[in-house]
Amino acid sequence: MPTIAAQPYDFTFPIPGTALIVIDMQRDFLEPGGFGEALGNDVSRLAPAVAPTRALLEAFRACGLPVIHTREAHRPDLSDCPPSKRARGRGTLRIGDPGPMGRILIAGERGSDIIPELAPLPGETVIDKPGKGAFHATPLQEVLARRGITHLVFAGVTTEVCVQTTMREANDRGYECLLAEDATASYFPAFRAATLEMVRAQGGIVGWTAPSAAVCAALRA
Ligand code: C5J
Repeated sequence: MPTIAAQPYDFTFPIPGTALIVIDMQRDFLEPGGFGEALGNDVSRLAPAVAPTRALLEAFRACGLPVIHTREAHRPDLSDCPPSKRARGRGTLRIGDPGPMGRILIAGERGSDIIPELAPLPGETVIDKPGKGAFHATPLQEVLARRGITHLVFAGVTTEVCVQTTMREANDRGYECLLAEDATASYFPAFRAATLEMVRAQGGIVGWTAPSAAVCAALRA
């Protein structure tokens, strides 16, 4: 089992038994004209996470380890979107409204696609989720159980919203979780930094953090 230098202490993960979860690397969050920008954010802040996430994808694929992609995306009839979520914020565009990349945060629209650099390969699991956490109202737990997964490496956006929520859900379900520090980003750099601290505080109360290069090097070895 590889062991890597991580915080708050070394992280050991089994091969097989470890999966990569890439959270919401969608046009709606990373490109102008989507949900992220509609909420008033500078979407360019998320770009630094793309190359490290791609490196993780390549390393997991090369080892034949499972890769799971999530998308925050609602049904076209919005039946899975609580009115409170749709009403939130003061932006000009709300979930379901037509925008430059199709209807905002709706499954099947261009904006809900994963960005081309990180596009899922045929056979990789893609989970559409109506919430921030990827376990809520999705088959994620069954998918992981079927494949005997006990350890999860996380990448994606945004660090303090969907990544952290999913990592906490996974931690409560007994998974050993590591967040790849440079493969996650936030519209608010201070929130990203604070989330990394929160995850690994108190002896790893939610899990571990490490640079993506450490994970990739261990997989290559
Ligand atoms: C947000 C996400 N930030 N994927 N979603 O609304 O983090």
